[in-house]
Amino acid sequence: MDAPIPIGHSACPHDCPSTCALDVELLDAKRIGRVRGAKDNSYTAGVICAKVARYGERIHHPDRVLTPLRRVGEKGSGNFEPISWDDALDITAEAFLNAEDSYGPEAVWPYYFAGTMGLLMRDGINRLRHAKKYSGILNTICTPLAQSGFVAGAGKLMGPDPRELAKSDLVVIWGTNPVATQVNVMTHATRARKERGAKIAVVDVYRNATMEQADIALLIRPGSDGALACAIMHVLFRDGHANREYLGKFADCPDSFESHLNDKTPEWAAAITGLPAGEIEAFAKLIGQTPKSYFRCGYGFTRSRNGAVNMHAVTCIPTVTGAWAHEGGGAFFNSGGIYHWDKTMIEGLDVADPAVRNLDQSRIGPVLTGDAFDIGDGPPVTGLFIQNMNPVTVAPEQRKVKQGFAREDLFTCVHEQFMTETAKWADIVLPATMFLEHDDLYQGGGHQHILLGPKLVEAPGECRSNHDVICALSKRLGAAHPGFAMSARELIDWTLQASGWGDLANLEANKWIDCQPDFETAHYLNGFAWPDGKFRFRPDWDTIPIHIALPLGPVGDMPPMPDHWAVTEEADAAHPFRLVTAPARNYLNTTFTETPTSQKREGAPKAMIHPDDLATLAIAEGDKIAMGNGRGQIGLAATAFDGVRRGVVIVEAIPANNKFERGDGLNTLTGADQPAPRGGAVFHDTHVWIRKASP
Ligand SMILES: Nc1nc2c(c(=O)[nH]1)N[C@H]1C(S)=C(S)[C@@H](COP(=O)(O)OP(=O)(O)OC[C@H]3O[C@@H](n4cnc5c(=O)[nH]c(N)nc54)[C@H](O)[C@@H]3O)O[C@H]1N2
Ligand SMILES: Nc1nc2c(c(=O)[nH]1)N[C@H]1C(S)=C(S)[C@@H](COP(=O)(O)OP(=O)(O)OC[C@H]3O[C@@H](n4cnc5c(=O)[nH]c(N)nc54)[C@H](O)[C@@H]3O)O[C@H]1N2
Ligand code: SF4
Ligand SMILES: [Mo]
Repeated sequence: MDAPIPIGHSACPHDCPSTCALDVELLDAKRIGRVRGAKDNSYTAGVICAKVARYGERIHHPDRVLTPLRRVGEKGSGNFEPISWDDALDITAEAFLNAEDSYGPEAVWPYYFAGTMGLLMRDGINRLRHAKKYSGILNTICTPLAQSGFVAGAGKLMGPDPRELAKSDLVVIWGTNPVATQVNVMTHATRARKERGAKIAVVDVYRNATMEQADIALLIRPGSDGALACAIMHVLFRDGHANREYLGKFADCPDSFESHLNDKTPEWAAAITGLPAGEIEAFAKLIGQTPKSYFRCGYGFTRSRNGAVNMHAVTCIPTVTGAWAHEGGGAFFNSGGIYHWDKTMIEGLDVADPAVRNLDQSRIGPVLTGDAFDIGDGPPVTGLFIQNMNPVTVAPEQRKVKQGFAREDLFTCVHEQFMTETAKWADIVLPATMFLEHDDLYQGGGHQHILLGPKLVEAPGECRSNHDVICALSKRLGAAHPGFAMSARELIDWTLQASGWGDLANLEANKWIDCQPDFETAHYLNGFAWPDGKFRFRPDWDTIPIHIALPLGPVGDMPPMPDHWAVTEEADAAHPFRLVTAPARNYLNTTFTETPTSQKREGAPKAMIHPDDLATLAIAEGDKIAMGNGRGQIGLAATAFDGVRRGVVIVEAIPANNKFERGDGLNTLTGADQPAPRGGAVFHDTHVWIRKASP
């Protein structure tokens, strides 16, 4: 009999709320086999997505960057030659020192996001930034709209145990597509259906894979969730389903909120959402009759200019019914608020200088093209150091992003696993390890575990980890901090201990730590996380405690209580369609756009358009179309899809730019304006025109 294949334990590093606990087959010192979800982790429960199960395709991909590279052709040409690590680091350090000499340290911008969610490999770049007083980055591209909307009411980024979905009688999946984007939500939700006959409701703007599985499908127009939530609460108050005892104890202003909702009738919401009033009535009734209603809120419905208001409105619903008080009830978005990390050593917070400017990550196009809104009297960015992000594909206003990267006076170093479209614009490309090749520490967003991801296999070629590269650069740049002298394992150990989560040896022995707060705390039964303990129907948008340092947006215009806030980029005569760029199942942002199975399953990008709209436009199935607005235009194929309201079009994200005509990618069309109250990116809030492409 063959010996069993050894199994290594890890955590999925990708930017997905599921942060699955993984069991990895280790074929030898360098090669992995199948990846499976850990059965003994109570949230992962043995289930992971297909793209990570076949991780061998990605980690052993023939196109991985294996050596440092120097550009030899024109910027953006993609022509490079291999060079040594020493030369690559020397060239990079010299360019950043030159930038500093010419304009001061703020001319260098360390730019990163969550290509890896490892606390050390993702956030360690901030140690270099703080030690050198380089420009800071506001991480706006994903979460601030959702976070500020959730925290506006409850006061904290925390909610009922996500595993309690299985104890719910009505699971409301609102503006997330977990079948594609966080599969474990479905594990627990379908358990509730199987074991207790729970209903699963889905609120979305297209019939996605999750809505296909729903008992109740609420198909609405983009950006109209606030209206739907208000009408539901109107019915709850009207029909005696408001829990007045709970409201008296736990809410700030239930009476004025009730009057505020007087005219927010189902008919009013029907006109805004596109849902028939009868469907709204029936859904509201079901919520009113189901104390254990669990609102599992996603990011998707917050990626609009009114997204924070809409998230807040949805979290008000379980407050009106008192569902928060029940096991299997309440609202959940993310458990980021429970971890009390001390990241001093990882991020060099002890040497941070608050006077140094911060630049908005989502506005990298305007920043690099010198927009006065971002740069003001400050220096231009002439040095860019990028880890874990692919802004040339993922950031809005792509034309400006490319114009910026093309600047001859900009030096760009990209540390990457693949020759991404951003790496192609670099002057120096450095080869990066993957998660199984380095040590790191992870936290669940959609659950409540801290997990260890230790190094399990040797890296190919000359790949180095983010931490190693930052430490090597710090020497050449004269950046001082004790963290630069520590190994990855030492930093993990230090961080766990300083944060009160034991030490590395303990985590290594146990694989993860379940950090779920006790029932009373998680359900806010000791009060919501404000001084008076009351949920806020009337938020103070000026003072929401989220971890984004962005100066306030135009909060003055925000509605005082939940409402339909009509600030989205609405369709008009010149742009009759609303474009939503929801995540594709086989890609994870741009990760896996390089693996053969994902490429095959996704195929060429398609615009999913209602058949009646196609008929009006005289466009046939498979025709090439042009789609555009004031920011630019893209070319792709059209396909008929009746799972949207008329006037709404879906293109699943994020295909490589070169899958579109002329290489103008999807984010050519999306806007980079800063939404209230703290910025964010509005990827699902775009108006466009559509026409048949001329042959
Ligand atoms: N149109 C549209 N645009 C969107 C979105 C959308 O829905 N629609 N979604 C937005 C959202 S929510 C997000 S979060 C962003 C995500 O945008 P990105 O953060 O750019 O996307 P990812 O593909 O997750 O990761 C980027 C890169 O990180 C690299 N990477 C992974 N691990 C490591 C590592 O350890 N070291 C180094 N050096 N590199 C590593 C990967 O190879 C990958 O190329 O995109 C946004 N853009
Ligand atoms: N397969 C896969 N998994 C992923 C990702 C991926 O790209 N692909 N991305 C990862 C990242 S970075 C993140 S942040 C998470 C995001 O995870 P989600 O929260 O699931 O993703 P979103 O982009 O936020 O979009 C989710 C859903 O919101 C819907 N939506 C858009 N606008 C509206 C609206 O106005 N109202 C309502 N009700 N629904 C709306 C979209 O149609 C989509 O079905 O997923 C992660 N997981
Ligand atoms: S579901 Fe998300 S966290 Fe789990 S393996 Fe897939 S990408 Fe990773
Ligand atoms: Mo994200």
